[in-house]
Formats: sequence, structure tokens, C-alpha cells
Amino acid sequence: MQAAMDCDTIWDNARLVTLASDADSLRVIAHGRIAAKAGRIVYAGPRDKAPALDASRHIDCADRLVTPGLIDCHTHLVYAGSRAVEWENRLAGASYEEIARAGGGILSTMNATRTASEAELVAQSRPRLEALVAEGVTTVEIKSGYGLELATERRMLTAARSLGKACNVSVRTTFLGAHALPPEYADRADDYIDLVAEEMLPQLADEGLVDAVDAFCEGIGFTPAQTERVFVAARRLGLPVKLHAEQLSNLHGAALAARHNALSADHLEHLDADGIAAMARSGTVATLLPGAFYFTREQKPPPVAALREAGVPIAIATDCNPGTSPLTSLLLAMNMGATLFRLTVAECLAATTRNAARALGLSDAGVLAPGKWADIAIWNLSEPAELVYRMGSNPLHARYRRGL
Ligand code: DI6
Ligand code: FE
Repeated sequence: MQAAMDCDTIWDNARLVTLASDADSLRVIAHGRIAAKAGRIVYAGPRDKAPALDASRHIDCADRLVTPGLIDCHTHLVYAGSRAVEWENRLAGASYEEIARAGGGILSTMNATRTASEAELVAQSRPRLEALVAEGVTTVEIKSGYGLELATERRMLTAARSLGKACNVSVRTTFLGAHALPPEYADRADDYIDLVAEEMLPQLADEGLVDAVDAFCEGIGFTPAQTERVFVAARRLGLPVKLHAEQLSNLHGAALAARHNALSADHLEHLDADGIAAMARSGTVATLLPGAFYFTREQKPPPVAALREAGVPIAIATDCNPGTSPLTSLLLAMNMGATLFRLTVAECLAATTRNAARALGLSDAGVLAPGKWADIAIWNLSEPAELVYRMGSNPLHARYRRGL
């Protein structure tokens, strides 16, 4: 008789969607089983094809839908203060760009964040992370970018890391020093980029706080030439890059990002055919942010059909931030991806699992397959479409990160 396979936990009676390949995006394995040892999956598939297994912990999924834990691959959820009043002014007619140019917007969050201690940042940000976690999220990317000087950028990154530990979620930290021009560098954007690329980034990377590097390439942000200097510095340090590109206008940021082998280019409402072709060549993920599209009442959706046609992998994220997307529901972002951007259910699921992992450069998350982390979401649902269809309810039954 074959010796029992070594594992410590078995999830049984799952309606399993593994996302193990693109073709698996909607395939429900009716009598599924997952087995894990020390937080890593050793088997995921039909129960009747499973090897002999012996485990001390058995979890009955009771025919519920089971998917990989969800991944929110673009957030700015660590910050202090509120922009609700600014938003009220926007309702009365002020535009996001006008407010930014008048020193509000990102700079108002910068002021609040610079004066917050790490404990205050953690306390104010924790409910946002907890809301994501309560909906089955097991991995979150968190950007800096509201400090715009070394000490506060560092505090944002350390706050993000400690939140991950406190909330049992895998956190990937992205340095976004090139988010906005701080007032002390007014009219000296190139000098600020020097500071970001030559001082802040090398220092924070040396402290082990940076998993990836991002920038805001936009009329109200930084030029492509300035963005490229940040990218060159990142790659000199061996760090992957990503970019806020083509959100409000087309500065050809996606093509620039692709030239630097970016993990992702994000937003992309104003992306053109050359940008799509460049992303397809470099394998750069298109991270779509329907919460920001909705909240800013953007009229032009990203070119989803052309991205699909070109075979560019598509991710969806919340963009959780106080200015353009105060959203803490990745499920609602998936619903918006379908309704506002016309993604299919299969695409929405892949967009918050396997493709979101790729947008973070993670090879061991986002799918349920041997060798991957046992990051698992169990839903009070039976069909994948129900996950994308509902608005404002939380169908999560249970979630496990690395088996726990
Ligand atoms: N694009 C965005 O949508 C956010 N940052 C960015 O570069 C907005 C951030 C904010 O308004 O606080
Ligand atoms: Fe963003």
C-alpha cells in the first residue's frame, strides 16, 4: 500500500476553483480537496484523484465555493486624515486637478501623514485593511507616497509591514516617492526626483522596506523623463517597477514602463495601441482600477477589448486612497470591472488572483496548486458568477493565509 502523503491540513467537500491555468478560471471541481503542509499546498483537485492523505486538521467546506485568497495589487491604504470635505467641494463643481493645483488633494493627505506617528498611522489604516481581509483578501500591496520626504515615507512602509503582521495578511510594500511634488520643492521637480532616486530610494531599499517602485506619470505628477530616472535607479538596485500611467491623459507611460519590464501599468484609461503592444511584448500586467474611474466620473474606459485581443493579462485592484478611490471592497471592484469595463466573470476572478499575483511579481500566490501558499477563501456561494454579481454584501465564510 502507498504511504500516506505528508500534510497537516485537509479542506474537503469544496466546490473548488483553482485558477491553476487560464483555462481553469471558471472550472468548478465539484468534490474538491486541498491538502497543505506548513502553509504550502501539496494537493488541490478532485477528491477521488487525491493521493492517500493523513492530516491532523480536517476542514469541511460543506460544498461551498472555494477560491484562492484574493489579492489587492494596488492600494494606498496607509495614510492619515480624511478628504471627505474636499470631496464635498468636488460635488459642488471643483475638479480633482484644480484641487491638486491649489495645494489640496495629495498634499493635504501629505500634511496629515507627516504629522502622524507610526502608531497613529497604523490605527487609522487598520480598519481599511480589515475591511479587505474580511472579504477574503490574503495579499495586499500598499504604497508609500504621502510622506514625500524620507522619514514619513519610511514610517508609511513600516506601518504597512506591521499592519500585515497584525492582520494575518501578506503585505507587499511599494515605494511611491514620486507621487506628488512636496511644497518645499515647488518649481524644482528635477531636484525632487534627484532626492527620490539618489537618496530616498537607495536608503529605504537598503533598509529592506521596498518590494517594488512606482511613480505617478501625469500632468499633475511627473514627466516621462522624470519617471524614467526613478526607474533607472530602481533597476540599479534590482527592484521591479510599476507605474500609474495614462489615468488622466496619454503621456505614453505604459510603453515607458514596458521598456523597463514593469510588473504592471495601472489605470490606463487613456492607453493607446502602441502602449498595448509594448505591454504585450514585455508581459506587463494591465491593472485596472474601476473604483477610481467611478469616483472621478471618468468617461473613457480603458481599452479592455484591445488588451484582451493582445493577450495582456488584466488585474483589478481597489486603488484604496483618500482622493480618487476611498474603496475597501475588492469584490465591489470586481463587480465594477464587469459592469463598467465589461470584463467577463472569468476575467474578474483571474484579475484578483493569478493576474494580481503576477502584478506583484509573486510566483507562489493567486492559484491553488502544489507548491503554492495555502491562501484560501471559502464563500457562502456555489457559483463563481455570484462572487462578481453581488454588490454590498459579504459572502465570505472563512479565509486562510498560509494555512492559518
Ligand atoms: N493616482 C491616484 O488615483 C491616486 N494617486 C495616484 O497617483 C490618488 C491619490 C490621492 O488623491 O490621494
Ligand atoms: Fe493609485
